[in-house]
Amino acid sequence: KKIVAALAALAISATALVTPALAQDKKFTIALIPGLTTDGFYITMRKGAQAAADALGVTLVFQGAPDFNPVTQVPVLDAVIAKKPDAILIAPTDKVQLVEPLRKANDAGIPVITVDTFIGSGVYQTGAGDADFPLSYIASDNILGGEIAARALATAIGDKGKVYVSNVKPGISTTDQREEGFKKEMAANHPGITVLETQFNDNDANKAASQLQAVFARNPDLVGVFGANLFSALGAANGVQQAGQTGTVKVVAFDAPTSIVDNINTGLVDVAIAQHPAEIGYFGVVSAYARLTGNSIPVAIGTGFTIMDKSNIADPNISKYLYSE
Ligand code: T6T
Repeated sequence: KKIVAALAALAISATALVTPALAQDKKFTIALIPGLTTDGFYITMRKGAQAAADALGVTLVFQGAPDFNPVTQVPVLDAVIAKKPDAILIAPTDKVQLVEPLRKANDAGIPVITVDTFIGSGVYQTGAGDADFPLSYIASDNILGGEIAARALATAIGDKGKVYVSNVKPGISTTDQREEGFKKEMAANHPGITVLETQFNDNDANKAASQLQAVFARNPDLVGVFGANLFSALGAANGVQQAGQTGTVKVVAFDAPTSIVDNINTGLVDVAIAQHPAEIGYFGVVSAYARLTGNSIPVAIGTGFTIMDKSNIADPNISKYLYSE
């Protein structure tokens, strides 16, 4: 009897000792699927995600396609789902085309959080629609970003003249919203500005550069362009330079690769709107971890912007938001 009691006591104390340690020792694997791998924006997001993963003892897997395209992103997603990570963070490359592929992850019991871009309307966990299953959306406020771009471009061109948006392709939540915010602000508050037809470049900077020159050839009175993401902006700026219009055709750039510093200093780019991708990655991992450890998480987390121009680009508190390479 004594031995049984002693064994039972031992078992209880062993459980008491072991259980909490086991819970802490559970090593989660979180996958981050970017829009594309070779983009300073997502490379910086990965760094932020890795910082959070290191702090929390999580394994971060970064797997993506070489271009921003659902056709190449979906097979990557399928491969990630097959490996059964504990959670998936993803920047969906299309609002509609990623819904069904992501539902497979959700149906397999893998929590899905979207970072940077969204699926459906981007309003999740409402019980409405067929794309509300992701747990959270962590991103910049892209409509606001477009409005900021419009105001910056309006100021640069003295509130009058012809401009256009250099954009990626329709169906991407972020760049669609930037264009929407830009046009809304122009229509509401800048009657002297004409917004010409948007040029879509498929995330190809070379295409954006030739489009700039073609638009300028058709409209020699063009005064400005808004590049709605990193490649659109770099390409449009190159186009302005190749057309010999530096300083005459003003450029407002979304995103902040390191090369933007030179472009700002030479006057090729007036303003760059830097997102905070490291924050997006960091809070993505923290949110997934919170969920995996039984905590509730916000359905949306908004990260900010840093506006860069000639007057502040040398300030380390500003330049720290330049993207990594
Ligand atoms: O602007 C970012 C990102 O927010 C967008 O969704 C896609 O383009 C970038 O990655 C920049 O290239």
